[in-house]
Amino acid sequence: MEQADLIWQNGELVAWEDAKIHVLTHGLHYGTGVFEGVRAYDTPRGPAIFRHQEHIDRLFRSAELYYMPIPYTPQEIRAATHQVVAANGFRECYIRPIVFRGYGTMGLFPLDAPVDVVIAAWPWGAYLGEESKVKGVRAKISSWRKISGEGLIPAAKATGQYLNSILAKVEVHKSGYQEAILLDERGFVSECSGENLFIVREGRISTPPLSAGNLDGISRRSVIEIARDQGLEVLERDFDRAELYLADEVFITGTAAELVPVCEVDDHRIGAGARGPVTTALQTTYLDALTGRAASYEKWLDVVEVPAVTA
Ligand code: PPE
Repeated sequence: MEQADLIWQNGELVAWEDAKIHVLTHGLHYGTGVFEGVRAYDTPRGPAIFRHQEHIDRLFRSAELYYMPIPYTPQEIRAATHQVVAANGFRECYIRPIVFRGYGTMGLFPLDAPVDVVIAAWPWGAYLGEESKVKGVRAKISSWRKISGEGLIPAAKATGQYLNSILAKVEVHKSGYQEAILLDERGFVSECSGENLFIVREGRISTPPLSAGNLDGISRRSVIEIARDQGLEVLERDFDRAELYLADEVFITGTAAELVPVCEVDDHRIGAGARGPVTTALQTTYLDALTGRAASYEKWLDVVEVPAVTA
């Protein structure tokens, strides 16, 4: 990975190489952590964090669901994130806030372990490769089912839960595909290993409802709003794998990946096997929104105030 200079750790900026934790950190052993994936973009108004408040709100919701009191206010987290972006001199970057049970106790009862907070940022290019945004990715349905709300909490972005995504990703990667699609326990499409999923059929867009165990993605919400603003119909409804194969277009959304077309699912070519017209139109507007080039979506940007340099 690409490195940066400074990481915010429990209230202070430390050098990248000094941002360390103890090997007996609770979260390392039991997955007791919650996190966010956020991006800042180079906009005409300066570096700006996309839908920052929504990411902070989801972080606090995830923490609450796992009984983890965050020892900072949302305002402090926002200010700290601005500090990390500014102190590293980034115009654009990926931002990873993480809240986890730290060092001090072992065993499954976590409530006596300290809650640590880290905010890191680094340059991270196209998650699924630059080429994927144009050509699309080949996806495969994993044999692993998406974790259900009966055993874990799909609405929470928790570190331990990602073992489910990792099993799916490794499985399809070993078979030569770029991304994994997970079905929920009922057999309906849920989401990808790290992205939400949409299909387009006869000009109408569908995406699985949150009851299919997918993450309430912030990119998902943004793309739904953009599509509706463009007069497109967007339905949140369950659909099975055959509907994926029969779709005219399939695309996926996530902070890291942004908006990526899917050109093949389980060796079925989707539409013409290339980025389709609806995907292209949404991708263009979404990129404009991310980079502050769409006036109607400037409301989604949190411009980073770069502090005056003191001599
Ligand atoms: N589903 C999952 C399982 C998921 O991890 C993400 C984000 C999404 C949907 C899309 O959510 P949003 O970013 O709010 O639109 N995945 C993050 C982690 C990727 C990683 O490798 O780490 C991300 O995109 O930052």
